[in-house]
Amino acid sequence: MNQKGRHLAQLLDSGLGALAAGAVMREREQLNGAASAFSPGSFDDLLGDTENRILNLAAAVATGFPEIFVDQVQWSRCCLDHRHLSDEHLALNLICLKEELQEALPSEVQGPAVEALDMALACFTSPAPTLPSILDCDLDHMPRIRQLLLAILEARRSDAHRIVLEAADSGLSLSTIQTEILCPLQGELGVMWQRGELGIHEEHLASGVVKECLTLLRGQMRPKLTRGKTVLICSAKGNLHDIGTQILADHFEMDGWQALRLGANLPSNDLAKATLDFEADLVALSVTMGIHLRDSANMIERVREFRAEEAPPILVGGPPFSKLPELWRAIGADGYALDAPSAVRKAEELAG
Ligand code: B12
Repeated sequence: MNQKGRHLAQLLDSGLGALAAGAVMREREQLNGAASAFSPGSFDDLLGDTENRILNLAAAVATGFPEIFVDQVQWSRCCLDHRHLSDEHLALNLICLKEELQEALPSEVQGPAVEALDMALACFTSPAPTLPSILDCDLDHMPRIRQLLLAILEARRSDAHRIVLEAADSGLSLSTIQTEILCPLQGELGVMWQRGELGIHEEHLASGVVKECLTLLRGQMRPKLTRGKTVLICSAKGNLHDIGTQILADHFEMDGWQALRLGANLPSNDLAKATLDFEADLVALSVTMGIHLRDSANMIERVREFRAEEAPPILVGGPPFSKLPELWRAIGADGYALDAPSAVRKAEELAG
């Protein structure tokens, strides 16, 4: 990550609470004390949302990719749009945040943060992005995706298990079921949640059944002969999403790797130590959201410090990289792959 951007991100971190409170006070003054429509719950919600926005801004300036911040603002606009709420309070929040940063941060360092805010504000001249349902797409296995989604949403666990096992019996490969049925299905759960159509409890229930399906499918796995290579797979510090790592581990195992899953939200020191303890040939690090990027960069740096020239190559992946294909370089990784099948191919290149 570039030094100037990193320094600015640190300033945003250290002033997080005060900067957010300052922006929110400005916003309240402009609204004459009325609650913001964006966070109708309470002052605390608005403060929390503003802090989260600053953390995304910090990720954007540290990596040098303002698109990360813009993407997050567009995500918020989309959420508002689906709830039939205006985004004008969100725009006001950004304007107030910009004023607060311009006043609170040294003028010689604030540039990239102000530019990212301006880029995000420029989006408000266009309608909020639409959030297409995967069910409207022309995917290969659409009938099965629909059938499975319905079973899962209706909490018919056994039916969901049966549908997945039948797909395997019909000759679909494990990789196809995982990446072309279960992954889009998880994406659709995200779309429904983002639109406000699915509660968190329903998403938890559904993701739990998807995990069960993945476990059942493991019973059908026919791994290649062992390669004698070990990959450590984990989700970045702060990242609680780990279904992708399960799919990744299965793909590596099918390709003859020993795949060790170290779980979600892994601290940097533990990852560094694990590379030594397990004599890892490769690390595969999963990053789901922009706010996980700085911790991911720290994890990579820590492994390199700890292992010096013996550090294994580090492969990264997850949604932020697929939108910005050069982003992996900014956090110091050795490579990036879009999905589990291409991860295995890239691993061969890096550590085969
Ligand atoms: C299930 C889920 C959760 C669960 C996760 C449970 C679990 N055990 O994993 C829980 C409830 C914990 C959760 C929490 C949150 N979530 Co969530 N979640 C999801 C959901 C619906 C599915 C995730 C999933 O399983 N995807 C399927 C996997 C297989 O996909 P994947 O991880 O992308 O992996 C594939 C590739 O990216 C790639 N890949 C992934 N990792 C790696 C690594 C390497 C090395 C390589 C090469 C490739 C690779 O290969 C994989 C398979 O081919 C997504 C929607 C979506 N579109 O994914 C939202 C989603 C990711 N969540 C979202 C949000 C906002 C959150 C929360 C902030 C919500 C909140 N307010 O609390 C928190 C953040 C928690 C945190 N600190 O991480 C947003 C993120 C939007 C954004 N850009 O900011 C999404 C996109 C939903 C949405 N549409 O708005 N979530």
